[in-house]
Amino acid sequence: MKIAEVTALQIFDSRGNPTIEARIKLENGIVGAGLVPSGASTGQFEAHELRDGDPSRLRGKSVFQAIKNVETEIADNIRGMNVSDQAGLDSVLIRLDGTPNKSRLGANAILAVSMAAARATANARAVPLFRSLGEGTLLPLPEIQLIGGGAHANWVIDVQDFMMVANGAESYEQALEMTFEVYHAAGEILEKRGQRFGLADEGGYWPAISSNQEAFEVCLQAIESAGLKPGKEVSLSLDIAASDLFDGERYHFRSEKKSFSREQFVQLMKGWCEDYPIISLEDPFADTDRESWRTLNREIGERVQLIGDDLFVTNPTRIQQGIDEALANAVLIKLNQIGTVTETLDAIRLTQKAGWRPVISARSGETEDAFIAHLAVATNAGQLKVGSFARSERMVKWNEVLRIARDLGSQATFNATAFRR
Ligand code: 2PG
Ligand code: MG
Repeated sequence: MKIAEVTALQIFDSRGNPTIEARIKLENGIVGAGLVPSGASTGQFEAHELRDGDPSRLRGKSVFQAIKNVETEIADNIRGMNVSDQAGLDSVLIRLDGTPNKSRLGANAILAVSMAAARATANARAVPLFRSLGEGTLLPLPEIQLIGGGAHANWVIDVQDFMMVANGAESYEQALEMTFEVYHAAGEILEKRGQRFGLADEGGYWPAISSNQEAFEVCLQAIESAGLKPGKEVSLSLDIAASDLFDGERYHFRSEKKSFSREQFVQLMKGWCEDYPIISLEDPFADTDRESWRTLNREIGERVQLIGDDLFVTNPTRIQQGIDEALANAVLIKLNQIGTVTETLDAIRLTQKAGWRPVISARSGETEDAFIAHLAVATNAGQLKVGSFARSERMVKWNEVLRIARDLGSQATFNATAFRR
């Protein structure tokens, strides 16, 4: 399983922005590819996405230098290596880059190669990726966006994601059926209210509304009009993406022209969790506001999943600090926040070892690669967040889990009971 060739290509993501596809060809002719996604509400502590920054070409977003790095330095250093030694290969990539945030070669260049290696390994073993990545059999509970806001919908509302979780589902398939009903009901409700503007970056509705309150109303009505019980069968999950709302002292809701002290924002988050059937809150506070995280986790962490996204950026060191300080109880896992498959697997293991929950996540700029569907099952992560129930870069992930479920047959497990109240 020796690496013979490493190549890369500039492709375009779901927002039409340039990104990287790397290909590894083995000496036996077998090929594996890795396609890298890209965020919009990125955390300041994420690994570095290398873009050319030349305003005269693709608005500065082209990735030709990163591609050159793959085809020269990276290729020269991993040619001849055993592709199935993922940890060994990733440590060569990390050492070669030499910076703490992969800014020299680019985390996008490094991750594309790391993912391509995992794919080539699975292809060489002639097994689906999830079987090659781990031993898991647990199908994930989907977190699915109904309404998009924040940086994904030009700040029409301030909360980035209003999502549903079919916590009453008995199977992955049933969770998708419930999602189908609620997603379409939400569209019809917005239509009737004259508030269906379009789709946001992740396929959820881009609403013509101006308050978070109205978004709650639409979601709850959608669940009910789908004939499902809010809180019992379908609950809500929010990604506040609060790093984007914080100025270092206060939190701002631009669309509602309101601002909150840190203490007031803690109370607001707590109040929402009391008033609405919310079972999960992601990034309720900025990545620097550790005190608010600690307070909310102490007060409601027993009953609400509190996920750190920008706070942890899939970085094992930051996750360990969060565990030590009891800041949250779950970690959002995004491959490109850290930049290699091995470090991502480490982040998931560390999270699970602490008794916290990992939530495997897509980015707002996605590709047709369904890698994360395999990652979620391989690691028994238990949850997957891919955006909404529309657009092929999202559906390719949900559909891949259906294929994995078919492949696993009676071995497949699913368990939403931990999310029932
Ligand atoms: C997030 C992600 C995905 P982005 O904040 O969780 O929803 O958004 O990829 O823009 O960081
Ligand atoms: Mg987030």
